Amino acid sequence: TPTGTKQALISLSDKRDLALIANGLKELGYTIVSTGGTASALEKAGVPVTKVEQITNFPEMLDGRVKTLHPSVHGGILARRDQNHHMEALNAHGIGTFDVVVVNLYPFYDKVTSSDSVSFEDGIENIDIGGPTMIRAAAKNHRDVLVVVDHNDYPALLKFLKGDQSDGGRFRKELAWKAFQHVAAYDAAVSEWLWKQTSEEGDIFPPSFTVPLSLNSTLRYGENPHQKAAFYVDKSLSLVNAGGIATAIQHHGKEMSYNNYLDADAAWNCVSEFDGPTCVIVKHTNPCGVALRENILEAYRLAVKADPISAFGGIVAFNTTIDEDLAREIREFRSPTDGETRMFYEIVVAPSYTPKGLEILKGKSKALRILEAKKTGKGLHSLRQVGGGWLVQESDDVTPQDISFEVQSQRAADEKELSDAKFAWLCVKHVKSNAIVIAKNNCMLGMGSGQPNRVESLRIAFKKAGEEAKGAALASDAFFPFAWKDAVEEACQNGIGVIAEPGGSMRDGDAIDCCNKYGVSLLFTKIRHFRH
Ligand code: 93A
Repeated sequence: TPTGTKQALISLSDKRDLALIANGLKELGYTIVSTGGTASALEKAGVPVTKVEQITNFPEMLDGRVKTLHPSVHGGILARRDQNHHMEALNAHGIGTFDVVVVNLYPFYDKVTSSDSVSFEDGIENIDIGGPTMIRAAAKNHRDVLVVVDHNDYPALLKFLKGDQSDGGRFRKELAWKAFQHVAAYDAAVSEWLWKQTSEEGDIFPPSFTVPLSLNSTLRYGENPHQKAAFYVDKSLSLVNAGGIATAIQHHGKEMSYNNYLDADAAWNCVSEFDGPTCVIVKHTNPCGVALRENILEAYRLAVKADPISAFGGIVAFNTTIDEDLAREIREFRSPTDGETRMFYEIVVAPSYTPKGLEILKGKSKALRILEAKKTGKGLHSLRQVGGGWLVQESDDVTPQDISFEVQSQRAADEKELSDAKFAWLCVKHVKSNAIVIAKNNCMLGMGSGQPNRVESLRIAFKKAGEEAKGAALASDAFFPFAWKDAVEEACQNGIGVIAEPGGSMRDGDAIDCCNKYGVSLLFTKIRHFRH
């Protein structure tokens, strides 16, 4: 191909909008050069095309592993147009320049995450080598080469080429960073998949911020209005089909805020853990009302009543379908504090809605965010930033079913107390440390969270539970190291029936003695549920 001819290189696995981009480029005077499959598709669509083979004078070989990996392709992309000796070299070898490169990659990610299990060989063959090489080359030479990896950018590309292009290189740079991001995410997916082939149960994948993150939305602001923020969906392999709040469908309401995501996540993860119809109300990431009942309407009312002041403006989560009756109850229920004001919520989240239920809920307010979510998977990793680094850990997946509650006191918990203790224990796992939960009859009566001093959390929980604390279960996310004796004594004096805590303190003996003195049963879980 003589230099001076405008050439576009198009090589696509995902052939969406192929005719659109090819015809558009053709109209602008470009010669289209394509790999085998793309060329066939273009011929079918009636668009004249030159095959890469005609340019390289080499057949596509090794079952397509080597198609475009050739100086006639990469010289044409990488040559600096402002360097005479570069252009002379192209001329000497009869290589034409490529000014536009449109490539998308073998669908590696879709293949290895598809529901029909893919063989290792198949995974390997779907690792694209030639495509990323063209993309990287074009992105490096973006001053002279426009690189497009996303069919959504085709119209913008054509518009740019038709216009005066006087944006100081801005559009070219945008395409280039997007191209490198695309390739980096692709390689991260390959790396994660290979890592998985040899990793042992419980191994933690090194956090990589080139995992296929996709920008879900720019948020209005972060935790506070002066903080900019965005929300990214993590598409790494371990999160495929993992469900969770990031993949929830929003049916109605104002756009989700940064704090909304945090709170909805907390509420959804908590409610999803209960067997049987349950309602959880969360405020500032802490459950302030939890109730399980055969009748979900009753569960909802009890969850509100646990702490109506905190519930106001909170996030309400259900693990059951929201039907007409429940939707009406959510819409109409009046605050138990004054019996008049209708309860107000930021978000309702549930696994499903009946059409009528959804319609009624939409009528509660324009702002109410209505989310439909899938249960968050287990065995995920949590990732948190500290200055200069990241902490990775497995998510806390332990539930009361996984542990045995060991009796330490002379008096063993009766069946009802044991069931209350298990319920309280599941609640306390979702409360920020230091966490204390008081519960009875599958209903949270009071909770204390986030206090730097466990006794303080305990006092707050008792204050909320009031008289109902008598005979109830108390769960503590960790043992009481020093103030244990005072705290346990206080709990016993307040009439608690059973205490569940991890045990393991040097002063466990004091706690046991104290419970024996008051006839309270004490259960050790041997599991701690810190939540920092
Ligand atoms: O097998 S490759 O790694 N080797 C190559 O030389 C090569 N050149 C383009 N993969 C290669 N491609 C990829 O082929 C592109 O990234 C694109 O996804 C696909 C298009 O192939 P076809 O046009 O034959 O459908």
